[in-house]
Amino acid sequence: KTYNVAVVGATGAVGRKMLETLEKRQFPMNELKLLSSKRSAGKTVMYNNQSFTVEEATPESFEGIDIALFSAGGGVSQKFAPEAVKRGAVVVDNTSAFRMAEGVPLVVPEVNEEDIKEHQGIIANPNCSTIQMVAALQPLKAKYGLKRIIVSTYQAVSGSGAEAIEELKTQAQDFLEGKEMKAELLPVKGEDKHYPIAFNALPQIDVFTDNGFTFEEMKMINETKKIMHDDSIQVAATCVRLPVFTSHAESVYVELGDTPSVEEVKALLASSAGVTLQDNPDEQLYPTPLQAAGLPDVFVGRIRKDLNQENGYHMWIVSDNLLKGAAWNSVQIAESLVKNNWL
Ligand code: 11C
Repeated sequence: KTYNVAVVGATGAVGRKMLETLEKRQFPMNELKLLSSKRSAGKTVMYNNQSFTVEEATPESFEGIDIALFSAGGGVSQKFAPEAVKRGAVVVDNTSAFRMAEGVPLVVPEVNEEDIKEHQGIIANPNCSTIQMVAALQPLKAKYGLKRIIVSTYQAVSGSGAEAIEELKTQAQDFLEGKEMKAELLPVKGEDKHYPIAFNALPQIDVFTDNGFTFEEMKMINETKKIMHDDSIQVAATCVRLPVFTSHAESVYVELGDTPSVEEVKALLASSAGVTLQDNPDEQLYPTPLQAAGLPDVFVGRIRKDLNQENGYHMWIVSDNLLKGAAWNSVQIAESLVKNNWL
């Protein structure tokens, strides 16, 4: 059986990776429709050596579509995902529009694949920094229990889209040529102030919420509890943007419900689906963003026991934010829908 698939936001940083991933996985496709907001309509994009013209999304665009992958911003999802569902499509939404809504499964297949079957038309893809963290921590939670997470992130500019990639390139070039750097986008489009990201580190991703945490930090906190089905896990996050193009890195401290040795933790992660252990201080082996870019797995290294807290562990988690953090996780959900007959 083959399926009619729509990709909404096909020209964006994530949309392009969705197409690459669908192609690489040879998704059982009957028809492919590429949609976008008005701004990007008319552009052409290649899929399987064929050129496709991107059309402006309208409610009628979703007639006959079986699966719609959305990654064109929360506003576009709010407007068109319900229209797609009305017309019989199942939506995999990569924005934050519906993640915390009742009745919308929030899924990382290695953690909670079974939740997909409860969908009522929309399945949400979590935030990229949440996905890689829970994918690495789920095996530990399942075996030892998970009480507390304190995470600091080192996030790539591509998480903020194609424009942010350009902003970093231009600023870096200007700086090296002795020119003044222009900051017009980061940390957050639409905010009053902008700071250069080149040769810098910005401790703000997304807008601030009333409690002093940013929305990105609150996403990591709330989404983790929903995906792991456990409101009792204590989570705190500090999210920082770095001048890195691809892959988010995270320094993660966890307190488990037990006190396994570091070797036991390593052995468990080494045998977990979707996780690659890269951890050997003797050989300076640990994951880095450059090495993880373009690969689907979540990489873990620098695992060590806390020096004071018996059930405390530190680790370094790195993954391509556009792949496992977005496109690959979305395509995994689509593959699961098809494989399990959960459409
Ligand atoms: C970033 N994590 O790196 C964000 C991008 O909620 O899907 C993803 C935003 C989201 O800026």
